[in-house]
Amino acid sequence: MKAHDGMYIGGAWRPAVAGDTIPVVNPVDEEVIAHVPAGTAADVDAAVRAARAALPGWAATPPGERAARIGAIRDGLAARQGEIAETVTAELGAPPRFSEAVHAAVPVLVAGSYADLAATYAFEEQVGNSTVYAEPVGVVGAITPWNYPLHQIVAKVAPALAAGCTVVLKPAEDTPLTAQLFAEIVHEAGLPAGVFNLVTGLGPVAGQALAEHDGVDLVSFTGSTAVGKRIGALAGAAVKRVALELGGKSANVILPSADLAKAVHVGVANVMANSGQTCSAWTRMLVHTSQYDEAVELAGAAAAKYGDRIGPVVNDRQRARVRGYIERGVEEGARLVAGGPEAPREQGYFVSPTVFADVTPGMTIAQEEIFGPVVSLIRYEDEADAEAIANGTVYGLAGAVWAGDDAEAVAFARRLHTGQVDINGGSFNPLAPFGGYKESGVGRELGAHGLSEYLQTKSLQF
Ligand code: TXE
Repeated sequence: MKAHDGMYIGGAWRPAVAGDTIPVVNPVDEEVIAHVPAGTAADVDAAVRAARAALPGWAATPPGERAARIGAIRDGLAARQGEIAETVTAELGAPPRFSEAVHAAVPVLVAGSYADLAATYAFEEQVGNSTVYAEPVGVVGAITPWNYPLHQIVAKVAPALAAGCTVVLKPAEDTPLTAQLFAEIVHEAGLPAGVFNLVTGLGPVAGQALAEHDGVDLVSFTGSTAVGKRIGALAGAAVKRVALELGGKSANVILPSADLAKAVHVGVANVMANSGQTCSAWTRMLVHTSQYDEAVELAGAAAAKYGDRIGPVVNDRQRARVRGYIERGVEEGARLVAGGPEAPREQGYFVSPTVFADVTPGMTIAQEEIFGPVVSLIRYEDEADAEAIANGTVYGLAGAVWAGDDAEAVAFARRLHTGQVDINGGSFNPLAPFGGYKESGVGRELGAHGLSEYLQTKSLQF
């Protein structure tokens, strides 16, 4: 695959300061498809300097003009969707149809929403005898993961640009090619030099250098809880703004009045999508004891239908991790209904679509984020029990509630300690705030809430 051998800094591709590279591996056949430069603290420093130099000009650019540039990015994303889908498929292993329908399509919607919001947001308002201005926080360090490589980038960069911030992006080392493609699109959209910068590299090297840099005013991170906590601590010590989007262990609560077959079917599909590598995935299916056996049968059949149609997970470490969790589930007494730890193919980082029954709330597979195609069915006795189980993890990112009518589902959803809930299936809304309660994170992405993360307020009293 085509790859740039430099960093995108100050509006141009420049050689990295050191010569090390990172191999990019196709998870389907384990072939090395490209190499990208492994950025160091020196590259990060150059990128932050470029972003700082560009900040006054971009912050002073009228929102309508910023909106036009974000609109041009949106158009570039739309025009190059085919190439984006191919790149995501090559470096993440996602099936081509999923890459087209989700990985390449959703960023167009999100960028479009921020082109609109930049033009319409109330950056100035009158509150009694005060004028309140929403001003950009400054230079943003964006650190993104590999699971939705382009979406994670656009969900940070578009609102940051809309707010008038400048950005240094450090994408995941597994999926840097999508990030390079995004940098090309930004370049073609005609943003002033230095407004957006890209440094590829390893997390503990380039990521850490970005999170620690004095010239960064806000770190926006999506990834593991362990790294998120470290970044949060660094930001706290430096009194720096931080946004963290971390793991999840979402409950899919099926109330007795729901259409059981539909809820189970959609619930299994939700976890199998992207091979389970979705932070909001409904990995715990909560079913009333009277319907439990039927749900187990339906879920097993639904998973078996996937066969080997789902893609691999991203790398061998992730595959070992997911298989370790499946083995742990068996050891702790859960019952395998579909799938299991055995590799379904010799080549590639594949994991079988897996369904566990007889999962109890305290088991490791019911508490920790697996990030693979694994669904756990948990039995509940009554609504209070379902509520306690659903809320009984350290996470609080998302969830789902199914009932005979929306009002009943909404009443239950209001009792969940989580940032987003899909009612009777729900459907993606690029304007709906997304983010976590509890250890799932700090701050929100998407829509006006996502934009406000990149703003700070100043009030003038008259
Ligand atoms: O994440 P990391 P990994 C969860 C999921 C997964 C687990 C591990 O459970 O199994 O995390 O994935 C950068 N300073 N999620 O190891 O390491 C890294 O380079 C600064 C949930 O891939 O957190 C990458 O760009 N940055 C999740 C980004 O952090 C550092 C999505 C995420 O990688 C760093 C991904 C450091 N010290 C994984 N170390 C979600 N919330 O959607 C790493 N990075």
